[in-house]
Amino acid sequence: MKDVLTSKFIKEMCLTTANMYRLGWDERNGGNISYLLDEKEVAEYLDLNKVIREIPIGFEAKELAGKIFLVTGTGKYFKNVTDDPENNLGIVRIKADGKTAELLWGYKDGGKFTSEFPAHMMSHIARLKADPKNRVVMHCHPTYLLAMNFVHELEDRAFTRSLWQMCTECIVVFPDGVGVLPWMLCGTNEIGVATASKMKDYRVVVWGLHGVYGAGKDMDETFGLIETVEKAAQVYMLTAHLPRKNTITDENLVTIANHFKVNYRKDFID
Ligand code: 2HA
Ligand code: ZN
Repeated sequence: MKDVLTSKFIKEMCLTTANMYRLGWDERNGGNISYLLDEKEVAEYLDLNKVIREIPIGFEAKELAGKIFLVTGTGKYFKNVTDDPENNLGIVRIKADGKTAELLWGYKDGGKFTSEFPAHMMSHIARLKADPKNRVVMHCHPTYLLAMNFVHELEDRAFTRSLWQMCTECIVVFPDGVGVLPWMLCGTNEIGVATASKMKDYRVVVWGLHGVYGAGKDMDETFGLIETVEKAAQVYMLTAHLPRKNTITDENLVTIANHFKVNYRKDFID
């Protein structure tokens, strides 16, 4: 059996958490990632019959029974993942009852998965229905996007339009727009249900006055999605207080969306 620390999925997780920390999106224990793994690939590194311990999930995720996820640990800092993956990350398999996770590797100091596990698993369920290739759910606190939350209306259409108008390629990267939730208590099943409900239509969900959720088929795509939203929010915050001389028009948005043949939210265009 090969050493799991040499696997592509652990390396990707280390690289991504390090990048997110470097960009200031994940202060202290902020942020969490869950990554749906391929069972055959995991079997090259771990004995799938060897369960270290069982961890209650706190809700029922029957749709994900048998699926294996690499997940960041609760209370852990993204800053530290690369130096100590086995303490800061865990690989868990959802048991047939949907209520228990079987730990196959990691959380070495007795820890467990992120407190946002419900939002992650419920989002995976919603995104897998929309796109069977979806594998990654990512949460973080990007600075400019968070700042924008304090000065912009928290509503799907208005928020999406403001972001689309900030960078020409935004509508190509997230043609489905962004969903926006009001401030809610984090770490609960309720915010998980609300996030998953938005995830039926959107791959980006803003948690009002808190941060963002992104979903995608791999780590690069999901990271790139959040990176693009954050870039647009940065331009918004750098210009919102200044007189606007030029703008990307709705006609411009439609032109670029048609050129790149993306299925954009038609009802978000005036
Ligand atoms: O896990 O970001 O939303 C830390 C958080 C909670
Ligand atoms: Zn958070």
